[in-house]
Amino acid sequence: MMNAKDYMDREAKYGAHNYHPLPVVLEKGEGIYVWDTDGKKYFDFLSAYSAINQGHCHPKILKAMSDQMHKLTLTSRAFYNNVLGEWEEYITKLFGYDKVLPMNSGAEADETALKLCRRWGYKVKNIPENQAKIIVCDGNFHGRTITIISMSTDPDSYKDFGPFTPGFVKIQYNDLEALEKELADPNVAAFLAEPIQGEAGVYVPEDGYLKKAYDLCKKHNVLFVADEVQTGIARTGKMLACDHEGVRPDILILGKAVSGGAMPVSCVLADDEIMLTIQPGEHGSTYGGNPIACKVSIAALEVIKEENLIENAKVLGEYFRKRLNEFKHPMVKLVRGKGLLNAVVIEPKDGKTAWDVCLKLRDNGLLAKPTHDHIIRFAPPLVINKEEIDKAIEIIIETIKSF
Ligand code: IF1
Repeated sequence: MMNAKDYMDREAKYGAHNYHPLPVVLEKGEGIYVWDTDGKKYFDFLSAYSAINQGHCHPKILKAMSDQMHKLTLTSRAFYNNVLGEWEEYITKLFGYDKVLPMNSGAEADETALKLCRRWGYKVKNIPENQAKIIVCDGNFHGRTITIISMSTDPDSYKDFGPFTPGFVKIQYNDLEALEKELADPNVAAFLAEPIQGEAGVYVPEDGYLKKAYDLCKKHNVLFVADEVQTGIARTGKMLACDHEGVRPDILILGKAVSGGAMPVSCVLADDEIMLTIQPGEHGSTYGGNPIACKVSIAALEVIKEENLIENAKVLGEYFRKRLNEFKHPMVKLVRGKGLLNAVVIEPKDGKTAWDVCLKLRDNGLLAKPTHDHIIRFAPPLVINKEEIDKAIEIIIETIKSF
């Protein structure tokens, strides 16, 4: 019979050391809860970084997956199949775009968006070949590929992975003057940003920033590209974080909860002028848009509507921030977020840091993980109810009080 340490030691021996997980070994998930190998139950307050908005092992999503997997799992795009078009029609109508390009991971969707921006830049904006520039923000996180870390300002993401992909201009997030200055360059094809910076510690820009940034981009014939991989799919109390300001991105990037944690599905949505700059044979992916992915994604998106998760995220997110803001403690420096994407900035006390708080939260039955040392992200599945979030808030408050 293996104990928790055996599981962790086995991973350390045979697995790459590219993560430093919280020491807990999970083996079951259902709704907002996960259980470890000793049968202990926890609130999941990370939701796999917002991939599990619909809750663990949602029956409707699992049924969609199992029904399809016994018929046809993968054709590749060398042939048509009867499912891809159904998903393409569903998701383009749901988000209001002409077309969708399916991929698997969020990083692949971001890479696809970058290629579309450059293509549009050359084919439509007539930027000289290989001169296209894309503006990105300090503190961004868009994935782990070489080109994506070429946009990063976090040494943990890019150090000793060079040489880097050229063509990126970095500006301060939430700084419209800096954006307007860089937009003056006629070779700029696009501005790529997260509507709320997740990894940076749930950095919510000032009200109106997204709309003003969008308007500045339109004034300079530059594409506004929103990476909603983490903020999308109801997480912030709207279907998309851009919806809080009525901004319709020229290119929309989705991942994570677009398949509800069952399997990797990501995609890019855009209108024909942009999407058709890529012609047959110029981009693709073996698993992109596979039949299981399509059926799982339709189910995952239907759950959002059927279970009213957008409204739930809005109401319970406001409640969560209100309760934590009322709670005064020297370690709680700041509470910020939107919908059920929230973070608490922890002030270390007597040498105790956010990591120590997360270890204690684990002992008290709630799983969360620090980002950037002092920030704890709290992001439960959006299916959580008032009674459950009250219990979770109690655990968070009692745990921090114990320091
Ligand atoms: C890790 C962070 C979160 C993302 C946004 C694209 C991607 C992500 C806005 C790429 C992925 C994940 C990756 C995972 C941890 C997690 C994360 F801490 F890394 F930054 F959520 F904030 N755009 N974020 O947040 O999607 O290729 O992973 O499917 O790499 O440690 P992916």
